[in-house]
Amino acid sequence: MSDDPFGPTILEDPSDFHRNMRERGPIVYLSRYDVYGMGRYNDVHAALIDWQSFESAAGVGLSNFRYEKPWRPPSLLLESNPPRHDAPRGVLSAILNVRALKGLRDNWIADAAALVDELCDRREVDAVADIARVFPLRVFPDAVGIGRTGRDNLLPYGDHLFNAFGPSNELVAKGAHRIGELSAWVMAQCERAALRDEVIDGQPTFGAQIWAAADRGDITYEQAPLVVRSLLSAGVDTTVLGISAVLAAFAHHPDQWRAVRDNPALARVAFDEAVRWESPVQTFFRTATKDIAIGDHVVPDGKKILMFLGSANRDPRRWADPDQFDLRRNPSGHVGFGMGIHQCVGQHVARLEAEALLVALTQRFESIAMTGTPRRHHNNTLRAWETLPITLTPA
Ligand code: OVM
Repeated sequence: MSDDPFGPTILEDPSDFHRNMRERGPIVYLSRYDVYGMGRYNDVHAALIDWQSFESAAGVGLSNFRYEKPWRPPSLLLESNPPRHDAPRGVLSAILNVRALKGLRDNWIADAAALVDELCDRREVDAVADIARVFPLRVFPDAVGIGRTGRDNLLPYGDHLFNAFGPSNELVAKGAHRIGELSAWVMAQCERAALRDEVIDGQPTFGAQIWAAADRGDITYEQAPLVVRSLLSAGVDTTVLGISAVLAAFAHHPDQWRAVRDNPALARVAFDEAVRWESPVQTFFRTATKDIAIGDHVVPDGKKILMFLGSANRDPRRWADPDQFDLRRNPSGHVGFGMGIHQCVGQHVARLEAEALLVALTQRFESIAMTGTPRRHHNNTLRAWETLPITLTPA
């Protein structure tokens, strides 16, 4: 196929391209970039699990680290293979597992309630600017333990980082002039002295816990700042867009809002269904570690294969009525958080943020309705909203 999956037409609405790709077979050749693409659920799932054949250490963007110098030091988690991947991964999963987050829960529920109270006397709001960008930025940087100044750098850093996984098109060019400054700020936040180490909500900050893991020898002191960097890289734009997606989903499906109001226990499944439905992280590449026969193709050793997570999550071979946001379905098994050894290590943090916010919203608002024209924000990796004008009707 000659289409440009990173061009504005497909970024605006990838659904036709995804369908064409899935119908052509398990794998397609994308001539524009000399890479392969996978769009069917079963094949994407199988490739993500097979990290030995489809590696991450050559980078999960278009740039192939076997031949090109990465634009920043590679992530110890995302852009590495076992055995190097395992110690950083083990440290972060212990810090971010469900039990370890228990201490944050009550505080985040109170923070969400306070934010929602502020919305009560403003019926018309932008679900992106007034809710989805606000809540993660109120709770997550505090949980990591970074200082108060410069937090407005986090979203532009993430936007550029996720663009940089794609080709060096206009989206990358528009962020290039600021990235030196943004990267320097992010790296400065990862130093031990920059991270608060007092106990908050019964636990040290994520950042302090990462440095404590270096004290124990679980990771090295050289690795600690890069593990903190992963939190600041992967933990902000993604959750903003996951929350945007679930709010957009409810604005499009009023019956589903009634269902979650009747049963707030559905808030958690709603978030995962929204991650399936929207796939905020649309794509990541893998690199073939040997010649791999798939369908009518042999993918040569060293070639990049683009995993279309968003296409897999709407593959009708796997999902009944895939374009419907439906709380009666079980979305587990979606690949919106990836799958296998690299599956999102922060997913429990994301779910807790979304749940706290949704429960607060269900308690105060009878309906969420789209009132203006929503507008997409284009990014080479992320499916994003620039604005989602909604009307909130108090209960
Ligand atoms: C990281 C990283 C950066 C971006 C995304 C991501 C979705 C991880 O630096 O480890 O996972």
